[in-house]
Amino acid sequence: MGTDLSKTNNSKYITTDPSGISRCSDEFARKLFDNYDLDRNQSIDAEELVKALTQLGQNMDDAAIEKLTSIIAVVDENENQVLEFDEFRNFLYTFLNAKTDDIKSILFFSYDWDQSATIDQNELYLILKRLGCTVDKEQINLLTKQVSDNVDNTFSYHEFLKLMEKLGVK
Ligand SMILES: [Ca+2]
Ligand SMILES: [Ca+2]
Ligand SMILES: [Ca+2]
Repeated sequence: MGTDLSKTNNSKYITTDPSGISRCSDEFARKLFDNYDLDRNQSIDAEELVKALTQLGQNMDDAAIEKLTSIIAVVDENENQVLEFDEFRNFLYTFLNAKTDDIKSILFFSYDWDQSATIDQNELYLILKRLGCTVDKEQINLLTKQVSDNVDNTFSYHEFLKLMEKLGVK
């Protein structure tokens, strides 16, 4: 039954950079996924997810379960109530970094697909679409000019919060 992950040193696979952002290597995410996809249907359900996170050393108390549920609702792109590998990868990154149950924080990390800890214009477009705002490229450019100080036209978490406030997202 897959790799015996109980013998692996998890800290080797999860790195935290100086700004406090944690990342799990794709290789380890894949191992976790395969190991906990117990019925081998290439997807992980909530129950399998709780087991995987416990393995990762996360304390799965009531608050953590609530956070897990909120994140699944956002990362489950095809809305089939289970996570395929790409969704699982986003889930892990979001779970490790999002503040408990805060939807803006969850959106920020769930859509930061390249795990850069910034939201670029494409990622922003998808977030706004998710929130039901239809915006075009020009509007995204305008918002970026107004809110982002970054030379590469991306949004830091702080700028992202400013943007959400501007758009009236609670
Ligand atoms: Ca499964
Ligand atoms: Ca899914
Ligand atoms: Ca990004």
